[in-house]
Amino acid sequence: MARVMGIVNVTPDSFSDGGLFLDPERAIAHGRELAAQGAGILDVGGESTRPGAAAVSAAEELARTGPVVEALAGAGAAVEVSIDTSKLRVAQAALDAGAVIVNDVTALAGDRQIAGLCADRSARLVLMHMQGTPRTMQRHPHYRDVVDDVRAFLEQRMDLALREGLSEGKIWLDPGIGFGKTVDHNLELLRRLGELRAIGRPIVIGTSRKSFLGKLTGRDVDERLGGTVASNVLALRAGAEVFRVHEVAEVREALEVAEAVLGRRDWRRAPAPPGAERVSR
Ligand code: HH2
Repeated sequence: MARVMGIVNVTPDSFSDGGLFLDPERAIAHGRELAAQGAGILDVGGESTRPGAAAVSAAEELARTGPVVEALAGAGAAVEVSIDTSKLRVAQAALDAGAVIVNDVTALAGDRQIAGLCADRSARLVLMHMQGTPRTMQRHPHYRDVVDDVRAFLEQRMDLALREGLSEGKIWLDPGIGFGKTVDHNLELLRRLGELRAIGRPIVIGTSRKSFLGKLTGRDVDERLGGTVASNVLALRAGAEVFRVHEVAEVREALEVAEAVLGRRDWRRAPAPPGAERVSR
């Protein structure tokens, strides 16, 4: 069953919503809204990874994400909270506050102890592929075969996580759309996602509003919903299970329809959406 991961960026400089939710109260309200729209997971991040983004200290990242994770993961929360970080201290504080997933876009290159931390806390860990660093990654992305290379990288980082004591069942994998990739690399990865699913772990996919969609459609960053929906639906068909997006309601709806068409969901069992008419036309 597809799971939607709603993006809560507590940053001044994220590529599409930088500055909108830097105020913790706004970020918390936004997270609650995404949960109401059907996000099963909220991914809270305090450092932008857009190409060329400036690095942020652990103290600053903690100050940004701490109150937001605490509020969204607190008692009675109906969603799971994920912390988008590669810093051990930030991950630790988020798990203390009730987060259950660490989303590490450096796949343990930032700090391999994150794997041991996840093991100790029974938390899940997302290992994402990136070529280079956010500062350099879009300069000259180069692969022998992008899918084979990403697969080999993810298998190797998964081995490292296992050696650090994390059990395989706690690991999710992500090809890192837009992280050191040309448009063609992104398209090839989306087309051949099944080869990554064959590793045997759930695949997380993040295409939301990314620049390759702009290059394909000529649309600005806040006009990429159509491209976001299309790429997520096709990623679902190709084997992705977790969809990291800004626009939860629209992607959730598209995935529900796509799952029914693909015969992966019995639509009769689904709850009627708010305001749905009983008579079908
Ligand atoms: N993409 C971004 C950030 N974190 N994590 C995973 N697992 N997969 C992704 O594709 C991914 C990610 C970049 O998107 P966004 O958070 O919207 O922007 P920024 O990094 O500028 O805050």
